[in-house]
Amino acid sequence: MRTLHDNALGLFADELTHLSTQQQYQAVAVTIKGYYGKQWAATKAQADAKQTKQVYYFSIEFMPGRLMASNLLNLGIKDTVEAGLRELGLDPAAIYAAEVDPGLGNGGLGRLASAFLDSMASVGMAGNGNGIRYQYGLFQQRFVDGYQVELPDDWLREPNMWETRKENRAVIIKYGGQVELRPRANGSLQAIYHNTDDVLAVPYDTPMVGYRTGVVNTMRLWQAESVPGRAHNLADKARVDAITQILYPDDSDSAGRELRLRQEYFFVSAGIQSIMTHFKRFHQELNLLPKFVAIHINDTHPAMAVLELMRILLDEEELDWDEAWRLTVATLSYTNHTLMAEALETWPEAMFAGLLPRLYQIAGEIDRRFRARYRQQYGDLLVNRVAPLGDGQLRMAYLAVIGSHAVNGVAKLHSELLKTRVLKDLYAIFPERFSNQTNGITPRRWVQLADEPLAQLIDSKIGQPWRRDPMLLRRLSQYENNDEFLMALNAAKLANKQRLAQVIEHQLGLKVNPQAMFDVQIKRLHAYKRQLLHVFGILEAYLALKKGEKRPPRVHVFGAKAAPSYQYAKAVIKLMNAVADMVNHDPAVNQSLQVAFLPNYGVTLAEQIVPAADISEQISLAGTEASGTSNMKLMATGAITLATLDGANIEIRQAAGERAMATFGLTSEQVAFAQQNQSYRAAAQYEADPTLHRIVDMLTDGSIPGVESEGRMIRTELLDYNDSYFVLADFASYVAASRKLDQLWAEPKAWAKLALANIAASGQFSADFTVERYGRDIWQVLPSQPIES
Ligand code: NBY
Repeated sequence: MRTLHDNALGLFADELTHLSTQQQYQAVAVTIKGYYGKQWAATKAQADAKQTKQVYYFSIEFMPGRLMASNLLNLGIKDTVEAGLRELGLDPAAIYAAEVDPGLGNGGLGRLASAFLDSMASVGMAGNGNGIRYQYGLFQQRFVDGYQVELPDDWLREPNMWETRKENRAVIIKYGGQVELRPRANGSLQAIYHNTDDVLAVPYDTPMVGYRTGVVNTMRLWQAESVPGRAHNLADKARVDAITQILYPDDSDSAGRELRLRQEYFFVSAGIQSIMTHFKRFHQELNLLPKFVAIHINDTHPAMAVLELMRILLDEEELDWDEAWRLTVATLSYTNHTLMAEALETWPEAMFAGLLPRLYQIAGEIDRRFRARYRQQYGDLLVNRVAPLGDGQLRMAYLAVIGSHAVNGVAKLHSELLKTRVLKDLYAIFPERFSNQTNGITPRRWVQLADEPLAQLIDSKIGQPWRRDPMLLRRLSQYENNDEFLMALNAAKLANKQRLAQVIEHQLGLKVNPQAMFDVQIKRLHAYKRQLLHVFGILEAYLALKKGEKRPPRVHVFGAKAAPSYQYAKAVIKLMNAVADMVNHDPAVNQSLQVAFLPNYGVTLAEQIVPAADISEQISLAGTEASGTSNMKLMATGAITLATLDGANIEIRQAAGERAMATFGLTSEQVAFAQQNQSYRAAAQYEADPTLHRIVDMLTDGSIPGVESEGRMIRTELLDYNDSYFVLADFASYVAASRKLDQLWAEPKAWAKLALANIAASGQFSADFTVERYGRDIWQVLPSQPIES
């Protein structure tokens, strides 16, 4: 701890104990950097020396969460450092809390990218992140009068202690202008650019510390700056700065916005340029590129990697088209994260051609060759449907499939639906490219760090090896009839609930009963995720309690941000808050029913909520949620899942056992059938079920104060637009499944036994295994140490 004192003096010219908590945090961070600095350099040196194949994970979003405790855990010095801090009279928890959570993503997709970086380092894989250093992350959410209000997320207001600016690795990105193709002596074409708008991309590197592997990988985030000497006035500078200023807060529709297109090209071009520079330091032969480099396209946002890599191979490396194309396809791979047709990105051809003229030419040539190559065999109709250019748009998902050697979905059902629906035609042409890679989470963050009571209880029974190999959690099954263990499990959960109860009281001024069942739904607010169904369940209980029925006490906990332009989602937020208000203030029900909607859901808040959950609500309409990952986090800390047969819920059920999950609702086949035959009648459901009728009426009859216009909007969606997401269809079976959990709650040991079944089965959802499967099936890289999968 001497170095800590020295760092305090060096940074702030003062004694540690005289500093603010933020300053103490900074001094501790500098001390930790001292621990991993060498390992970081050594990881790079070793990869260069051994020529390890590098994986580059291109993602427009990353959500790493706070890194201090995680770095300490992964370095294996957390206990020692915490003891040292306490000796100095410092509180480790307060110091961790001084760190700002970089919320550079919307939801599951961004969090998955960060889990993968953590896991790649933790299995000893050479994995690099490539993304954008947004000056402002996802908006901070407040509620004012029950409405969502968005505030800027100025996450860099305090110094970011982990990143390193790498000025010497900056590259230039070119936008706009004209391209002239001049024949070269060898017959190929040379592309000459005129009047381009040039922007400097400066990388900031953040270490990704592996869990006790000594491996420290890199997440590289790019910042846009003016090329020195070329910003002529403030307006020029502002236009450049805008490129990496804000994260787009829309997780559903990708409305064609030019700035977004600029962002996408910015980090794709910067990333590929820097990869090529590094590759060429060691290799002259470009045909070795796929042997040493894998580039992964996380959703379509980086899909123009297909075009940019082609551009560099053709124009800068002077390869012929066929060779450039072979290398591009062999190097790239693509993950799809959505079944929502409207979320498949497309760009108007004119906009694309104006901003990226050379890439547009290349896209045209890919389109021409694709049509020529497959028209005969598959027919004009099919080829027209999925060629890169169509309807005046450049269709990024199709481009990504055509330009990659591997394409995957993120849960078994999702991957099947990609093959049979969303990407059916391309599956017909390229069946060998498709695979499933079910998502994963990092149990280090969600169990070891966020749920210490559980982690310690597990240690006390099966020792610590599960911390490295979560498959060993299966060994907990031997305690399924051990009363003492089951009660201890309930006690650990209670401790987490008491902690969350404090957070709720602090944030909302609401005192909740920690003995109640904590029923949790945490995810982006989306019609298809059906927070509305959960609200209807709350209203069902409210009406029952009002009639004098007895129900075991439940606290419903929500976390959800809505895209600022998504009016329906915002109406549901207002409804949720209004129902919370009504229920929490009604003495006739609030002993048994409470609702806590915590604002500003993100990684840090999730760390408080996840370990405190008894019930995990995963109630999307079957066939809509690609995978879900909160379902995995919540099961790993012993929540029982209340779920539709959607996304990864199906695999969770298979792993934990049917009895360990409460399932309900239409299957994806039933939904598809009803949609195809237009046989669903929401109004008929409403007429047939008196409780449902009453609840729908409550939206507009003044029973829930303050939701006049929102209630009308939601009622219109349900009855006039025929309930796009089948909320009314699934209502009765949802309530029935939920009521079964009420019964189970009456027997704490039976409950704990099912919680245990979930914990014991959660190991397979570690992202360590997920990245190993990607490594084996897609990237063709092997981790240094084998882990069973
Ligand atoms: O990706 C989520 C899926 O909904 C979820 O089922 C899955 O588990 C998770 C990881 O595979 N998708 C998601 O989070 N998507 C986004 O956040 C997102 C963000 C931006 C845009 C689209 C989607 N965009 O078009 O700008």
